[in-house]
Parts: sequence; structure tokens; C-alpha cells
Amino acid sequence: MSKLNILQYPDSRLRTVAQPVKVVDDRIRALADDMLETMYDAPGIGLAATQVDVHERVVVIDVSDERNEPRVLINPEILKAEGTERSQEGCLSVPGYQDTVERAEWLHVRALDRHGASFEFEAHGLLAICVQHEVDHLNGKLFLDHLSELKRKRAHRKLTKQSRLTA
Ligand code: GNR
Ligand code: NI
Repeated sequence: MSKLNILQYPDSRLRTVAQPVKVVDDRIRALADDMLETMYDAPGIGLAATQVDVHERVVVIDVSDERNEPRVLINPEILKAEGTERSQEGCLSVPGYQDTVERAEWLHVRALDRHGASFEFEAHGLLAICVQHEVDHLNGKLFLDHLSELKRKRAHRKLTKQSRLTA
């Protein structure tokens, strides 16, 4: 297992649309394990392959308090979304900035597991928020894209000032 480098805003590679995984093989399982290690180390509740510069549709999530419920979602699809809720979001690729985002509150999701088997589940609460946040990453989208233009521009100025200083 190894820890991977997390791309940071405004890196244009975060805008790449990830390709579906064709075969869930040892390479994909090793990627998922490295992503889990990277997520736990960060620490974060989710990570999309896009964030580690791999443009394939792989997501890892653990929203448990004990950090002992790793989930691997390959080719995740949101089949149904209902309701809306607003909550505070942050992102490992957008360090130092948090803001309120509106998301669906309930999801029906289908994905492949680490053996390539299809499974479905219902998500609400933090899990639903996280699934939507990670699927956005696979589509080249960031939570900042859900903010008003004014807020997005303010965030951009703050974040690019920050990365000029740490570059
Ligand atoms: O660790 C994370 N926390 C979080 C909090 C609220 C909404 C979404 C997230 S996901 C984030 C990790 C991350 O950037 N995943 O892409
Ligand atoms: Ni993120």
C-alpha cells in the first residue's frame, strides 16, 4: 500500500471526466487500497480517483465515526435522488475553504464492488452528501461549482493567494 499525492485547486487535472472501469482487476483493487490509505491519512471521509490524478471511476468512502467501514464504489451511478438539504462541505483538494452546498438528501446508488459485483444501496445523511461530492469529482466538478458566482470568485481569490504563498 502507498499513500498518493492529492491534487489541489486550481489544478486543471481536477476538471478531467473519469472513464468507466472496464475490468475490476488487481490494478483497480490496489488503486482502491492506496486511495483508502490516502483518505484515512488525510484524514477525509471520501476520496475520488480524480483527486489522485487517476481518471477512472473509482471512489472510496468511510463516514463511520470509528473509521472502520471502508466502502469502495466502482462506476458509481446515482439512480434516484430525492429531497434537498444544505450542509457545510470541505474538500481535500480545496484545503482551507468550506461553504454551504445544497444536495439531494436521499439517494439510490448502484456500483461495482472490489470483486466487480454489482450492488445497490440507499444513502441519506453524510453518506448521501459524500457520494454526491465524490461522483462530482469523477465528472470533473468541485463543490465550489455549486456556489453562487460571487462566492466562487471570492473562494478562487482566497485559494489562489494561498497557493501562491505555499508554492
Ligand atoms: O473529508 C471530506 N469531508 C467532507 C465534508 C463534507 C462534505 C464532503 C466531504 S468530502 C471530503 C473529502 C474529499 O474531498 N472528497 O472528495
Ligand atoms: Ni473532494
